[in-house]
Amino acid sequence: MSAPTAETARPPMTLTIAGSEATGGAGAQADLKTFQELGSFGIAALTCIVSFDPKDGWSHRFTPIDAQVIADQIEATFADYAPEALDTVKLGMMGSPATITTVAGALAERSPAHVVLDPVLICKGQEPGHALETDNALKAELLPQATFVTPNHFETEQLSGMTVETVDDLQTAAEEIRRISGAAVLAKGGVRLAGDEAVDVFVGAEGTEVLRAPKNGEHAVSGAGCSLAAAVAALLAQGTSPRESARRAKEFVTAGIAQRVAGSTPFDALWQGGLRR
Ligand code: PXL
Repeated sequence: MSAPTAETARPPMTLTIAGSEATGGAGAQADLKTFQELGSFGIAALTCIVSFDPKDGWSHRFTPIDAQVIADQIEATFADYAPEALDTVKLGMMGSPATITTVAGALAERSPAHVVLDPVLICKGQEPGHALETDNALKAELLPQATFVTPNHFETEQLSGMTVETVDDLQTAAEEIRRISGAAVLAKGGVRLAGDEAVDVFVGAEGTEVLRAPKNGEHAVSGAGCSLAAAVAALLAQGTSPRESARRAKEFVTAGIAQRVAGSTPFDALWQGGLRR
């Protein structure tokens, strides 16, 4: 291994531990595209494979990845790069309590400086049925290791135990999630709160900030949550502060939603190139 010189200096590095979503809208694919777009060297360890079923209303066909294989991927990525080079990890869909336990164990051994947790409980188009077990495991095992959490409306309600109908509710719930986790929190109202703005609330060591953008339609876009958390990770890896990372990640996602990509699924996909001029 050669030492980095001016010519070979590494770009910031970000590892996503997430599921594959084959159509490229969400999951590790969205994360890697976001990392690349924001100047970070992207690395992925897969937790599961999601293949939508066009013969069954685009339902989610879900294949978990064996716990040992997940641990092996994480081992390979951290062994390849020095811990100080790979200090930022983004966590996406885990899919089961067993996977959460595996990932939590692998992270606890390595303690990366930034752990951005997108607490994915269910995907767009799924029913909240099986979210509870995953919710409990996330809260007990991953939330305490997170340094930054990005819950959407549903996840904010689940993690805080509160009902969220207004921006004030969103702020109170975000403060509660910060209290129980110690992490910076970016709670997303998205299209779920009434009004013509997509409102998110940041709560962290730098204070509280309400982030607003005009709503772009009333439908959630696939990959918006993944891309937001991945953008936060890429920015933190470059030394950007948590609050500034939240602001810039929201701009990135807002531009990506404005230029979303339509296919045959009932939800469009975010385009990570939205900020390109
Ligand atoms: O958008 C949430 C999400 C995250 N990760 C994977 C997914 C989805 C939704 O479909 O498939 C792998």
